Amino acid sequence: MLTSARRALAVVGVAALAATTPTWTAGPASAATSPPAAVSVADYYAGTEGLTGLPLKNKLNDIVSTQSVLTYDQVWDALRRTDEDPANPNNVIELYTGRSTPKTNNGGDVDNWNREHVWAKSHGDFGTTPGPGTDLHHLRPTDVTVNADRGNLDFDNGGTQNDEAPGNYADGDSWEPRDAVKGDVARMILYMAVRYDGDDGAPDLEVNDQVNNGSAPYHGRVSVLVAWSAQDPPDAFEQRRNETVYAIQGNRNPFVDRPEWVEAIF
Ligand SMILES: [Ca+2]
Ligand SMILES: [Ca+2]
Ligand SMILES: [Ca+2]
Ligand SMILES: [Ca+2]
Repeated sequence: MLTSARRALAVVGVAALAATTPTWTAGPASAATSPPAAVSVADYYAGTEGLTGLPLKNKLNDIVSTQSVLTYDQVWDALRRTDEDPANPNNVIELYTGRSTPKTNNGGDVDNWNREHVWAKSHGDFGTTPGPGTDLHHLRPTDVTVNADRGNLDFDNGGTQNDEAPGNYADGDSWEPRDAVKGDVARMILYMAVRYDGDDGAPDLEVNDQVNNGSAPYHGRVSVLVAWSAQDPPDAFEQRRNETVYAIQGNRNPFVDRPEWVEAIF
């Protein structure tokens, strides 16, 4: 167990992943609830004691940058595990609608689910090549047309309620997710800002307090995201998701494990 967990924590290239049998499948959820047990959460964050602000952010970048990188095609099966409906192992839960939909209902048609990049992939223009475009910590199943409605909008409060996804609002420059996932969205965005600092061939993603960030590698608004994280702390679904992503790609979202670090850094 110790050995396999250490192996899972090694950086694995895409070619190596493709050449070996994946340790994750779309099978029963038992593996999804059994994280690599050899490294405790406390040990995972060794070296962060007493740090705040930029030193903490930089230390967390060091820690979470050790991970396996998936291909975009592998993301489909991974999301079937990470976002499985706890009440129905045949389904996933869509992020914005909250609907439970069959795992096999993925695709590009109306009312299929597809792969939403919560950090809009145009913000930094990283696309869907392995890297930030395939990082499970911010990829979520969403209804196809709701995903299109969100587009590449920054996050902020306000707007008109979405017809298909009650509790979600949008105007010309921002999207407000439903209350139950406001904190989830915040912690996903803040993870991306910590994880990607211009290394590994990816842009340096950062948060700012603006909307209309367009293709710049920024996402806003950070003051709203910090408030959303406090308003909607991690629940069992989000914590289980973090463990499952850890089992698959070998790194954790620090803000799900230690939500107090949101205000310590941002
Ligand atoms: Ca739809
Ligand atoms: Ca707005
Ligand atoms: Ca939540
Ligand atoms: Ca960054």
